[in-house]
Amino acid sequence: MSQGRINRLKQKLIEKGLDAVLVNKPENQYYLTGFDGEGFLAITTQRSILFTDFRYVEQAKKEAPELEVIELETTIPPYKKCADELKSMGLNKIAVESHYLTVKSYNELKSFLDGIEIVSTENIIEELRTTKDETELELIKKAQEITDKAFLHILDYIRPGVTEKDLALEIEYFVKKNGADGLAFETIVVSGPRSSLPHGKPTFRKLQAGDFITIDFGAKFNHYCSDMTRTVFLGKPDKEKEKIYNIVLEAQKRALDYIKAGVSGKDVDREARDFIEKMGFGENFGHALGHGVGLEIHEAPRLSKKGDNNLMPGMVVTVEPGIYIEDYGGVRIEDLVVVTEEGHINLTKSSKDLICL
Ligand SMILES: [Mn+2]
Repeated sequence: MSQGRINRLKQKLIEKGLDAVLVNKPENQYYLTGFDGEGFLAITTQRSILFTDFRYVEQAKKEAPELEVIELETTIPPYKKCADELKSMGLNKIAVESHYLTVKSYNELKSFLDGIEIVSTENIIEELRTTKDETELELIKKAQEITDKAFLHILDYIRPGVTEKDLALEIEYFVKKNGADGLAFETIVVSGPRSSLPHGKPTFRKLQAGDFITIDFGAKFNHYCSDMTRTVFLGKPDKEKEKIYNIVLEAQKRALDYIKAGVSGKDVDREARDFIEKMGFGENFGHALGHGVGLEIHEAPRLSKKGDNNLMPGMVVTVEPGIYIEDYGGVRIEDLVVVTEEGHINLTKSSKDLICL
């Protein structure tokens, strides 16, 4: 359990004039406490309480010994137990995670709170999570190492006749076999004309000569995610396909060169987007340039047209421009980088030269 993280949250509560925050989102609960069982937290400026049931009481004591654990009983609604505890402390204003708490739970909680004001908070803990400490960076680095190894491994499997699903399955087996908790998200493998689907699911389509094959995947290592994408080619690409690949690669390089602490996510996005637009493919790059990665595969900050916040040292973001042409194919190249004062550290080691198999 990280007392430091909880203390930073308590500080934020004071700044925002809140008496407590209820934490229901599992990643936020894990981040603050190290406890990854089911339950929810009530963090007040004075106390850190975990509400959980019999199944997790022992686990909670071991994973988060400094937490106060209140055991829920099957006969009493969980939010009644919680509300009673909050009322006994004489609190006035508590926050809930409006992007996560269900309407049902919210209504239940409200009915038991007898007038304590409930306000929404969306990002109070997510903001703390944007900059990673050394321990977190090590875990993300390790997750990406497994991912790079898996990419090298999968290159041997890419040949005509193999299906997209075959590749996805082999990747999953490999990352688990090599120490990952599992996948960070369901692997994307799209080939041939299907490679124009930015988030297509793998199918039984068989690879054939002339295909772009885009593989977007990541591992989870001790709760932390990695994320990378490579597009490879089966056979020998024609001039047009080679050109498209090189435009995406150059756009990515420009964005990477631009990254450092103090620049905004919006400006990094613009760097890649301007180049792709200039080359005539602006319409074909319809998604954001990148996103933060940590306990969740998509988290703050965003590198997008809306990314107003400035990057800070220790943020971990993806840089993933792409070009997608309907019924023709597409290319995406994605690296995972740590923002530093002067630039970035690229955690993705796999080659970005167009690999032709
Ligand atoms: Mn990504």
